[in-house]
Amino acid sequence: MSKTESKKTAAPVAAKVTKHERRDPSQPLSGNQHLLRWVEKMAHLTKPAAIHWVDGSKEEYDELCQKMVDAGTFTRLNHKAWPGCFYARSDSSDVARVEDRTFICSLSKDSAGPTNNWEDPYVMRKKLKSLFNGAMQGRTMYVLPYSMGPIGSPMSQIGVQLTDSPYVVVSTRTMARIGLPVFKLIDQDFKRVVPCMHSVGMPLVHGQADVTWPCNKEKYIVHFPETREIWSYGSGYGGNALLGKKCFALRIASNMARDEGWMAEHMLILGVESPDGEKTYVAAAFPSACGKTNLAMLVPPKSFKGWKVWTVGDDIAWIRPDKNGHLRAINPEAGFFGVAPGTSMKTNPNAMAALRKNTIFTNVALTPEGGVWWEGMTDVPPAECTDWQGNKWTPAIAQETGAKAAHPNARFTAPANQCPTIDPNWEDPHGVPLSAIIFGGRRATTIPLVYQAFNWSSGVYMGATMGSEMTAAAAGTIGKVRRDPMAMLPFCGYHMGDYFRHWIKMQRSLKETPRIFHVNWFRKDKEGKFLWPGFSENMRILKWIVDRARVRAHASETPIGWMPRYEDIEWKGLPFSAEKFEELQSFDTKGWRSEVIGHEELFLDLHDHLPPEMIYERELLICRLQPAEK
Ligand code: SAT
Ligand code: MN
Repeated sequence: MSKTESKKTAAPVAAKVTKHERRDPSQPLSGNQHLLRWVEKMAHLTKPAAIHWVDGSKEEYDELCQKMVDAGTFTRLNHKAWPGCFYARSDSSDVARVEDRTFICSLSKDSAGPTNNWEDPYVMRKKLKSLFNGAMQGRTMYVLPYSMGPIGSPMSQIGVQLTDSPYVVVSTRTMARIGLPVFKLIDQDFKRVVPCMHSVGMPLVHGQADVTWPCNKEKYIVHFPETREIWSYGSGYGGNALLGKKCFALRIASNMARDEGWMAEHMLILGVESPDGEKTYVAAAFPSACGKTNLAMLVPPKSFKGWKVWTVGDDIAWIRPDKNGHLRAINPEAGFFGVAPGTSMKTNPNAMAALRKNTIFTNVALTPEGGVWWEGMTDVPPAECTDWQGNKWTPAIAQETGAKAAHPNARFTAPANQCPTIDPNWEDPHGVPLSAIIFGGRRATTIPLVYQAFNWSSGVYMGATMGSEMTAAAAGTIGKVRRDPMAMLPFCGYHMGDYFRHWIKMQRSLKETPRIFHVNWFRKDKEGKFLWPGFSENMRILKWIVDRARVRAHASETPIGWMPRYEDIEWKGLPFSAEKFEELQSFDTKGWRSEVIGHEELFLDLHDHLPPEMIYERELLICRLQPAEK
């Protein structure tokens, strides 16, 4: 602390750092007075043993990784098989986002809306002040500047995270652009900065020994939308601790986007390239566990000769109208924070290639050869490994006890530019032009494989009412449909009704709207078997979507939207009968009537903020579902 205090009067001149020069990390790397004063104030509050200004260099990354290896947080993987890769095992209580501990502390409760946890900002600030008081004792406070989006892009935004977690620093180096170029933007362009406070909430007092994954049972993930601030306490896990991701790029950014006329969405972005080189970009929103990363990295079937799918992003899209009234999208992230279990050479060879080097694995299993493994990675499991909790795991033990080698939410943190299908334009500062938006969920019944909304407002209704069946992993009734509007339920940083209003309003700034579609890869037959093979074969549906967006494919009108006929889909290379396709696409009035009744819950909750278009779209849909007159 005394170090910081003595700097109070020192000239805050940014230290010059050349690439390979060793430097004193406590020297500020910015001359921005606001930033310096804030760092000082927060150090005064949290009382760290040292301050480290993050320059973002490879040398610094290597040093921090080595420090974590020495502390037992990281295990270096076998260099030959997994070059530059590390393995971390979290505390068994700190393995996922904590939605019930996530707060939107807007000035009024009404602005947060009924889908968010709200607390009075005055009360919450008082609470945070006491939590953070001395929270970093015995630890280093890292000053971590990051850009969400390519450095210098007009669509990018900047944050500075103060954190006592070196795991967060090295992970953010993969997930965002960090370090000196960001300080330069802050100093030279006076870019607005979102202040992000983060502590794992385990101060080391009186020489107390550290643990390999420090965290606190008490967790708070707090957003102040009006002042654009984030405070996170008690967790070291991804979405709770890498504050640029869900906290900034979705919850805070959705507030910025509403005020500034753009969109912050929980969407992948991909580009479809035809054999003659025509490229069409599509964004798609799916709730978790519906195959977003797999779709973003899709490998077209062999029969689609010359077709390519390019990856721009797998989780978040920032979308803005350009001066010609077309929507353009950037991926604000620089890496993939993907779910490992289920990822394999069969399901997603591009993700497997991306995570082969320079990747941080968290809560997967460790093999005796110094490699990693997770359920679904290979058909044959290793004879033995150490599971995500550090226990011996064998297939026999698994069979007996049901123990998983990897936690179901085990993650890989891999640089996006290592993905073989990364789009050559993925870092275009002006983003890529969007021609279509896809919504999707996991639905065993009722919802067809694919259909297109009649227009923008019916598309907004489609996204607003999308739902997904809960799986065994989540608390609740299996198979019960949970409404997850635009896959933003846990991520919209303000009132969901106002968010729909903003979607409706966006059309007014557009000359051409992207076409909107709904897909459901998960419809089942009467025996409970999936009707659609999915994965690569989704390319067939993607092609129809692209052709529709480019106004050159046929579709038939139905009460819910436009649907392809059997002959409108490219079937070469896949024996798939017209009867089966009819079953997949079948529209059943009774099912749809109860579907619309299922939308009611959402409408009751949000009614006083809903745009009129949502009410009318619902009424129109109900009218179209009336039985034909005899
Ligand atoms: O929120 S995380 O980024 O940790 C992962 C997710 O739930 O998508
Ligand atoms: Mn996500």
